[in-house]
Amino acid sequence: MLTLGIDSSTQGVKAVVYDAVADRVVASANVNYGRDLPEFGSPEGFLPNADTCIRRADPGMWVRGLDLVLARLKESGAPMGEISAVGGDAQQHATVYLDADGGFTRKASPIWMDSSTGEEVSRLNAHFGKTLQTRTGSPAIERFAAAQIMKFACEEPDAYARTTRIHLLSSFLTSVLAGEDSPIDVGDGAGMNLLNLATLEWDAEICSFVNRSLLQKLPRIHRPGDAPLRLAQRFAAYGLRPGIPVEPFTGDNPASLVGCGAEKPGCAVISLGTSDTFFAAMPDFRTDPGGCGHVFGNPVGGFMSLACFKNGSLARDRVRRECGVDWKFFDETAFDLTPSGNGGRRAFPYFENEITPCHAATGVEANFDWDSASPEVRIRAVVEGQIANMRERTRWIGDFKIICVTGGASRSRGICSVIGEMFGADVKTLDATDSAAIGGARLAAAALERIKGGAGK
Ligand code: XUL
Repeated sequence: MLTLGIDSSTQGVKAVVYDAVADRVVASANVNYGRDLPEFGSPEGFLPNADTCIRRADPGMWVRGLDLVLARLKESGAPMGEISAVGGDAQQHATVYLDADGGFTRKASPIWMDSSTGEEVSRLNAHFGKTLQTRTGSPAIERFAAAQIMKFACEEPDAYARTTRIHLLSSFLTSVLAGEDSPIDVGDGAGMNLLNLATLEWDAEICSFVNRSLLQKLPRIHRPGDAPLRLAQRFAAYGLRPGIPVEPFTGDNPASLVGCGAEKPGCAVISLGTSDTFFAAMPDFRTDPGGCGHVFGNPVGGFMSLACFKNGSLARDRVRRECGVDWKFFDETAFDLTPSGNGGRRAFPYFENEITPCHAATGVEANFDWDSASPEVRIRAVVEGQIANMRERTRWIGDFKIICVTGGASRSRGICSVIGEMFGADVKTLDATDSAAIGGARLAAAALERIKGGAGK
């Protein structure tokens, strides 16, 4: 049985054709927004802005990317006609605003890296206090939909009034694939500060505080096991069969949980991508006493915990370029040349406003003379700084004997060995770096099984 998994991430979109029985990717294609869609002026997947708080992207780029990746998959000779279901994921928290004709009312969608909503966060916290975290799994957070929608409604009231539907990127892409309005999946929906995790319904009181008319602009909610949608006719152009099930997309982190096989409690996952994230399935609902971490829905049922570190791969790449070395040096040689612990030298890269802990963009903060240190010392200092911070900030999630490391930087022997030492855990790396796309494909396969078993339509 072949299913398609589509991963719409910050910097690009990837599609994999997955054989669920053999647990194998049989074909894949990629689009990088900067390289392949230069007309959107977003070299790193968002519109450059000197204000590091503002991180937005043209939502049209995401639709164009989806079409291009399917065209490339078809061109590569992938068995498009044999695909039996579609699933996927998107970067979390990005919101898409539509009018009654499906046009974009907000031309630049805020993405997960945006932190321009400090004022709205203060208002939400002042009104709801601790209950926001106990109800939605997170305290008020800048990048989450509640604060972002509040800001839009206040700054562009006419455009907000014309908006009839507010989607997450995940449910928006599912809507494009199905040619009809998609629900929001509980995994990604929990990253909005709007979903009540006790009832898995929109929290009417929070929604109406954000805006009186918000509730009617939100899609319905997709819970684990609900019936999927169906693929629209227009995707026949890529050799896909119209009418096959489309499982509503989830967030990239919930999808990776499934793609790594960590949807059942036992191991934690570290995903090293544009953002670094640490997450695990959560049998009992618990929130972060430190206020930085989140609780999301687990797409197969129950919950997952997550801590997100914004200065991930882009920060490592910047340090690598500043050091004038290649990836082999960054990933391996630097760690062969330096002792574990780096003689106490540590550095924290704050090129973007950091999420965990909340910290303004100040550049590299080091406890030694950064500029005169050798590349290998700087590299180990940054990696050990990042992982030590991650260890501290995820203690509330628990201790794990096994940590599954995924995402592009999981190829780094050096980073994996630092993770193993600092967490005191066995580190497993996946052969494929596409755990999110595979997670989407697995969720599509599960939807198909449910249909065959008589559940869902
Ligand atoms: C999670 C988060 C990021 C994005 C990256 O809360 O903001 O990990 O999902 O795509």
